[in-house]
Amino acid sequence: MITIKKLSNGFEYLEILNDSATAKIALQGAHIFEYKRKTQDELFWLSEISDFELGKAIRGGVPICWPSFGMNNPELPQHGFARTSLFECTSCEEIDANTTEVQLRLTHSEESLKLWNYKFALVLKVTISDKLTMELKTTNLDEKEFKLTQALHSYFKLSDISNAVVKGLENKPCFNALTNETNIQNGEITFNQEFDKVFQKVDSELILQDREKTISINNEGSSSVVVWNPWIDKCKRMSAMKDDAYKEFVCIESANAFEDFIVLKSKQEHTLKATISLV
Ligand code: TA6
Repeated sequence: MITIKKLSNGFEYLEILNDSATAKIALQGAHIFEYKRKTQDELFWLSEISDFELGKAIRGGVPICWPSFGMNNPELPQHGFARTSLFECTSCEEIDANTTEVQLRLTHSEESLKLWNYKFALVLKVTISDKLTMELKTTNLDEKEFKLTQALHSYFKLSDISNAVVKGLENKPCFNALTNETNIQNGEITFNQEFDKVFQKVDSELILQDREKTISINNEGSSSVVVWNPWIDKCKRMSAMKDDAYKEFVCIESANAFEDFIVLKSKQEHTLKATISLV
């Protein structure tokens, strides 16, 4: 079943229910803010004090950072403008009792052209089943080429940050955004302080191990991954986040960031795909 819901302030989202899972996707930002397999807990963390308001990005779930990751393009707002733009739902299909496919689309507008002077189509295809698949396709509809950086900025819900282990990034080159140094990741990742690194040359499955669950992340069309936790001090400074919220999540972002940027010539397209499952 697919239902369009509207909050009293006009904020709209899709609610998807099938025999395998449930999901909620806001039209603003094509932002998945809930995904839950029938017998399991929420996959994504969602801030209990997040805004659901047009013009403000939801804190949690999977914000889409596009057409710029972070400040990769300093002329654009942090993480671009897609996460606060209104997408249109162009298709909703119940493929079978266990699988629902939804597509949301954003194209250039007078407003976007003022920020970023390119014509484009950005489509997020979400497949909700016993796993979650997100395919973010960018098409260059302009005559001139453009450069793109992006991320599916997934906030994974944890029992506690002290239980989290990220596997699959060992020996990968990484840029530490806190020290501006590039080095090689030594071993699996655990967390006991602020962490903000962009890994490159990532070509295989990632595993997030929590106390009672194991999450598998497979990325295609991407060779960079961002891992982030704000820890105590930054968490206090973050918008729409309670002071101790850093304990409840880690972000593992499927990306095309920094040197893994994409250049699209006129009519070319690129798809960043992430498949997330509980194993
Ligand atoms: O992807 C990591 C990061 O760029 C961090 O540096 C951190 O600030 C985070 O994203 C959240 O950014 P936001 O703009 O959503 O507050």
